[in-house]
Amino acid sequence: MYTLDKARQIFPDTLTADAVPAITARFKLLSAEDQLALIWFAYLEMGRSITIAAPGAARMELARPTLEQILAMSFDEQSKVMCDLAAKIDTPIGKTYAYWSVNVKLGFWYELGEYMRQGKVAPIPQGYKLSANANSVLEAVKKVEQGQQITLLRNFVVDMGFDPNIDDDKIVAEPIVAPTPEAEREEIFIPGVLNQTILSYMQLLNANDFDQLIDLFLDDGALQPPFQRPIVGRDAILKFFKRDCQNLKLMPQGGFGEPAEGGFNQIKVTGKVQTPWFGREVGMNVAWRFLLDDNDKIYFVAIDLLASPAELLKLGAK
Ligand code: 45D
Repeated sequence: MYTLDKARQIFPDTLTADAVPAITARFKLLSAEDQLALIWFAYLEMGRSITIAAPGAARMELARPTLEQILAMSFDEQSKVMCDLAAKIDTPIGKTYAYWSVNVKLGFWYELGEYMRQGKVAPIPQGYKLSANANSVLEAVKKVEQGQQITLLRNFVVDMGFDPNIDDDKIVAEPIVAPTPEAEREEIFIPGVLNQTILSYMQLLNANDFDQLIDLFLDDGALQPPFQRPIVGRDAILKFFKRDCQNLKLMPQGGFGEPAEGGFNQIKVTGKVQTPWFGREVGMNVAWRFLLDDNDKIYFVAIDLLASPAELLKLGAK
C-alpha cells in the first residue's frame, strides 16, 4: 500500500527547477542590506520585460495601517524597518508581517516598491555596492527563466518577518471571491487524459470553486506545492486553496496515466500555470503528479516547477 513518502516518489524522472532552492539557500546567507538591494536590482531588471499587476484594494487594505506607519517615518527609520524584516528581527512590524498571507506580503512590498520609486520611502542608496557573493547570487537569478525568477522573489518575501511559532488559524488573508458561474467555466481538454477527476481538478481550481474541488480528495489526501512539504488532510488543503490559490490559471497541455499498486492509478500532466500577479506575461512550466485511489479520489498530488520547457514533453513511456 501507499504511504505519503512512497507517493511522493511517483514519476521519479520529473526534473524540477533545482536552481530555485539552490539560489534561495545562497540568498539566505547574505546580509539583510545585501538581500534588500539584490531584490531591488532583480525587481528592476525583471520590470524591463514583465509588468506586475497592481494588487486589489481588499488585499492592500490589510497592509494599509502598516504602510501608513512606515510612510510617517524618517528615511533612516524606514530603512531599518525593511532591514529588520529581511533579518527576521523581533519587532512589532516584523510580527504583523509574519501573520499576513503570501499575497498580502507581496502586496505590501509592491506598494513599498512604488513608494521607493516615488521617493516617499527610503530608496536603496545610489551606487550601493553588492558584496561579491550577493553579486554572484544576482547573476544567478538573472540567468534562470522568468517562472523561476518570480518564484525566487516570492520565496524571498515569504521568508521575511518574525515569529518563531505562527498560529496558522490567525493568518490574515484577503476575502474569498465567488466561484465563476458554471456557464462561464472553460472546458478542459488534456490530450492523453480522460480521467474525470483530473479534468474536474483543473476546471474547479480555475473557477475558484474550492468547496467542490476539495471533494475530489480523500480525507487523508495530500497536496505538495512546489518546493514545499505536503499539506495533509482535507481541512488543511481547503484552507490553503482559499488563502493562497485564488485566480490561478491552469493550462494543462498533455498527460498520461498508468495503473499503480493496489488498484491505484498514477497520472502525470504537464502544462503552464499563470499567477494573477503577472497574468499572461509569465507561464510557469509545471507538472502535476497525481495518485488516485480505486474510486478515483486523490490520495496525493505534487505540483512541480519544471527545470525547463523540455520537461513538458516528458510524457509516456521512454
Ligand atoms: O525587499 O494545482 C522591493 C498550487 C525592494 C495549487 C521588494 C498551484 C526590497 C495547486 C523591490 C521593493 C498553488 C500549488 C522587496 C497549482 C525588497 C495547483 C519588492 C501552483 C521584497 C498549479 C518585491 C501555483 C516584490 C503556482 C514586489 C506555481 C516582489 C503559483 C513581487 C506561483 C513578487 C506563483 C511577486 C508565483 C511574485 C507568484 C508578485 C511564483 C509572485 C510570484
